[in-house]
Parts: sequence; structure tokens; C-alpha cells
Amino acid sequence: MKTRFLSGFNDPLLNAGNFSVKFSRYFLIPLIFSVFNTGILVAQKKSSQLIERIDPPQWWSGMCWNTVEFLVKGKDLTNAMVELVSGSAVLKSVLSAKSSKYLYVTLEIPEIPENQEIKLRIKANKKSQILSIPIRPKTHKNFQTITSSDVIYLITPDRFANGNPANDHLKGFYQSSTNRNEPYDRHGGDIAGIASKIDYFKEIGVSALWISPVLENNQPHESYHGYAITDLYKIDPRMGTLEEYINLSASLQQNGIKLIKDMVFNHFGDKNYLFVDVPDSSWYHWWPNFTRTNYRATTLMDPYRSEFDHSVMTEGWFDTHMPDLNQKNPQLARYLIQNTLYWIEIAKLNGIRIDTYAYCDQDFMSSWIEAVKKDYPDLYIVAEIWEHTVPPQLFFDADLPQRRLANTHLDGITDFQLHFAIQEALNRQPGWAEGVNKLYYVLASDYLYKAPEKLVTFLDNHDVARIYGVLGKDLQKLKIALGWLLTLRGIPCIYYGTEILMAHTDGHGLIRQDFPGGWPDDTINKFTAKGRTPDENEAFNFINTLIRLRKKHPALATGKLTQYVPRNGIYFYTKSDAYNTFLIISNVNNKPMPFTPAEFFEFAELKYVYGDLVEWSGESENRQTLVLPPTSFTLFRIQ
Ligand SMILES: [Ca+2]
Ligand SMILES: [Ca+2]
Repeated sequence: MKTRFLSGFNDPLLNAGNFSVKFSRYFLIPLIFSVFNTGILVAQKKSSQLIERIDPPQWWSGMCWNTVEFLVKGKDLTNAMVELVSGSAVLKSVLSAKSSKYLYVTLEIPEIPENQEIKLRIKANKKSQILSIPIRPKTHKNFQTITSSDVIYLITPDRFANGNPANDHLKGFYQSSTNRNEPYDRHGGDIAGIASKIDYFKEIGVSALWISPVLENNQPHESYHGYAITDLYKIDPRMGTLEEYINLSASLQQNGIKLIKDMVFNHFGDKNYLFVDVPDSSWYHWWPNFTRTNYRATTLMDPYRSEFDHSVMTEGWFDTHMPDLNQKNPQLARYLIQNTLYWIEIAKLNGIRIDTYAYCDQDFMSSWIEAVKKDYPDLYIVAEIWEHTVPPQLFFDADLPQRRLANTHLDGITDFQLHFAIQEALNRQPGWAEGVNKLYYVLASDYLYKAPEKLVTFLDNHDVARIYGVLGKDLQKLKIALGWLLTLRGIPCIYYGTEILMAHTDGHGLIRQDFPGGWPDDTINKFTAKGRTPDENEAFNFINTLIRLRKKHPALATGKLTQYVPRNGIYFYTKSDAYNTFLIISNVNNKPMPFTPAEFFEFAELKYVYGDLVEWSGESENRQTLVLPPTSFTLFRIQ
């Protein structure tokens, strides 16, 4: 049975002959529904073997989510008895899971403003063990959310900086060593490395970090990327410790940098203890043979979809080693919600980025966000939606009346449409709707969004070709792209290494290359201006200067955007607030172009602020026509 389980994709707890594709059955056996009389306690028998773990390992008082379902794992908990030994809590229920190794123990935790330890006695098979659950007052309140005033910096932690070489080679993992010559092996980057670069983040000017998952990924292959989580309550020891993660969050906050945690609800890694030992069959979607999702989010909204395609999309596995979670199972749903609340509170998060959002059960994601927002209304939540046109992306916007599925309540969506449009604007000749005109069209679609300024905008990320390579390593094109990213609308996100012109376009392992200078034995250190080439410093300074200007002049970050219909490959727009109006002009042609501002708006003076130098035409007697340099980006203030 076990062998079949490890090698197959169908339910290990069911007879294969009874298999069907979908499960709606839950196997819950109520055991106890009353609080035990503490006067009849049986003396505890010494045994550390009965219980292996309890999730969550701690909780907080003063939470809206004050009825917590603890998942207790042991060797054999058949006929287990649970009693509350001490602590201010009410034992609401104990349920056995389908697997004899698990119990669901539900406690109601009252609001008491002091630390306490809840002690539970668990008895099964003539063994007895006391479990202690620390309860602390909730303290994460009134924190800063993430807005379009911020600039996010995205980090692949295995590849950014190795602050602790001692955790590179740890025993007990499928991948217990590192090999920096192999793009898909672990390279040794860690939390300590990120913590050591806070001055660098401040130097570049970013105000939030989105770090790819740092939870345990004890997988045999490609465990470096972090998206095949094997323990939702454990920082991967090769990344660091819980204490280091909490300290990183605190250090970032002290330096004005917010923290976004990357979370995965669609799947686990197949070495997750909850998949190696399945609590209940219905925690997962099972298939007779491995069935990969079709990656088509359109099957959620397409009025002509087939149910076949829809179920393959939502219940197919993301990859062979990523079992798909059935969040319709109420215990799994609570497990995932509680895990989220645990990390927000313990790590003092400002935001969450949801991986593979469209692949999850949409009812679950809606109830998940309702629960999270009830306790943390200021938390910024952005979903990864990787679609190819505006309508499927828009489908995931909050409060969308025509969605006909549960409200997402999302704050933001990853704006792949702007990402595609910027690339096309710089790599394709302008046509009626092509080239730079596509950028115009995508932004014109913003009327559809509830809050387009909350979209996360980006030129590239850890899953796609690096922008500098996509733009043919043309530094002028890159500066236009960065200029748009940092002055259009949305919350800009810069993938680490863009500032030093990383350019790989093929292969995830290479796109996620090491940051030179992040490893003790690196001979080049691009964290310093001295270690960067002149071109790299130009890119770095361009980003840094625009971020500084955004901070000095909020109009550039959060002001009203007014765009003009592009003309002959010239795209221009204004950003304005009560204090300033800025004009951003870009020429995507590889030749100089004339531009006459007075045709479009009135002004007393156009004051050059930043970017490529622009001259008034020598033939223009009254300074009316500008000559835009080829492939240029210039920022003016209109006075
Ligand atoms: Ca390390
Ligand atoms: Ca799924």
C-alpha cells in the first residue's frame, strides 16, 4: 500500500477499485464533545513517542479567529482521549481523522491579556502525553500596509546572498549540499544573507521585500525555489531559523522596509509530512494517472468551458511532485487559514503574495481572505494571476459583479498585462494596436479595475525571462521600461539583479542566478558601486534616482495619470497632484523625433528633471519643438 502511495497519484487510504476522480466524502468520527472533569485525571505515563507534533504550535489571545483546530499527529491515536489539564481555554471537540495518526482538537481561546500555556493530556493505547500550547496576546496591530508609494524588491533567497555558510550542508535532507555550478541545485543563499543586505535595500531605495518561500522544501529535486513546501510551520533550516526570520522582519521594519510573505495554497511538495502520512483522503485531488493542470485560468470564466477542462485546471497537479490540495475539505481549509494567521502574527507581516491563485478553490480563497482580513484588515494581499489578456486577469478583481463566483476581496493582482505590454512597446514596431500602442490600450482598460493603483507591476520576475535580456541588452530600452514601471500606476516590483543588468532569458535556474558578491568567496561584489560596471551603475543609479524622486514628489508615485494617444512611437503622459505636474515623454524609435508640447497642453515652462537630455529644435524660434533623442526617456516638470 505504501509503495503504491509513494509512486502513484491516487488515494492511498482507499481501495483502488473504488476510485473515482472527485471526492466529497469526509471521514470524521466524533470522539469527545465535552470538557473532561479535571478531578479524574489519570497519572501521566512517561512517553515521548505518542505525539509527534501539533499544528499550530502556538496561538494568540485577542484574535477574531479564537476557535482553533489543532492538528495532532502521533503514531497511533485510535480511541485517543483528550483532556484539558490547565489553561484558560474550552475544549470544544476532538475528532479523529481518517488516518489513525491524526486528531483534530478544537479549542476556544478566550481573550486574556497575558501569556499562558494550555496543557492537554492525550491518552491512547495505554500511553499518555501532555501537550503544551503557548498562548500569547496578539500584538500585530496598526501596521503599515503596502501602497503605490512603495517599491517592492523580489528576492529568490537561495540565490541572493549566503550569510551563513554553516547551513549549506545539513544532514537529514534529500538535498544536503550545495553546488553553485548547477543552476537547479541549491546554492546556499539564506535569511542571514538577506538580513546582511539591509543597507543595500536602503541604498537602492526599495521599501518592501517580497521573498520567495523560505519554508521547508525537503524535496529531492529543485528544492531551491521554495514552492514545494514540505512543512508549513517550519523555516527551512538551510534558509535559517524561525528566530532569524522574525528578526529579519523586525530589522526591516526598523529600517522602513515592509515584508511580504509568499504563500502557496494550491499544492504541497510530495514529501510534506501531510502527504507522506495523509490525514484524510479528501485533503487532496487524486487521479488514476498523473494529471497535470492545463494552466488555463480561462476555464474558470469561459461560458463555453467544458467541465473536463475546468476540473483539470483546478484539480490537476501543478507538477509531478506537487499534490493538489482539495480546499473543500473543512479541516484542510482551517489548517491553511490558521497557518496564514500564524505567520502574519509571529513574523509581523505587511503583506502576502499568493502563489498560483487561480488554481485554488475559489470559494476557499474567498473565505480565507475574509478570515485573514477580519484579523488583519490592513494586510496587503496580492494574487499571482498569470494570464495573457486583460479580461481573465480582471476576473480576479475584488467585487467584480459579473464574476459569478465568490468575491476574491483581493487588494492586488500581479499585472502581467502591463508586463507584456511594456515588452511589446519596446520590441515591436508601433501599429494601430501594436507596439507602444498596446501599452496605451492596456492602461485604457484600467476603468475595469476596482483599484488599478493596487496592481503589482513588474518588468520581469522569478518565473520569466529577465527584462534586460528580453530587450536585447539595450540599456536605453531598459531605462525606458524602468521609467514607465516607476512612474505609471501600480505598485512597482523589481526583481533582484535587474539593477545590475542580469540578462538570462532561458531556464529558471539561470534566471534565478546568484547575485555576485553575495557569497563569501565571490571575487566580484556588485553590491557596491565599485564592483559594478559603468553600465550596471547607470542602471542602478537610474532606479535609485527615480525611487528618490517618487519619495520627494508623491505625484510621480500616486498622482493622477493622464495618458495621450501615442504618436509615431512617442508615448507621453502626465502625473499630477495638488503640488506638481510631471510630464514623462518616451521615444521608442531608434531615431530622433520632433515633439511639440504646446499642441497638447498649456505650459509656461518645461523644466527638465531627469532622464535623457532633450533639446529645443534649432529651427524653432520660440522654443516650441523638442527633439527627442532615439530610444529615450525624459522626465519634465510642467510649470
Ligand atoms: Ca547558507
Ligand atoms: Ca488546484
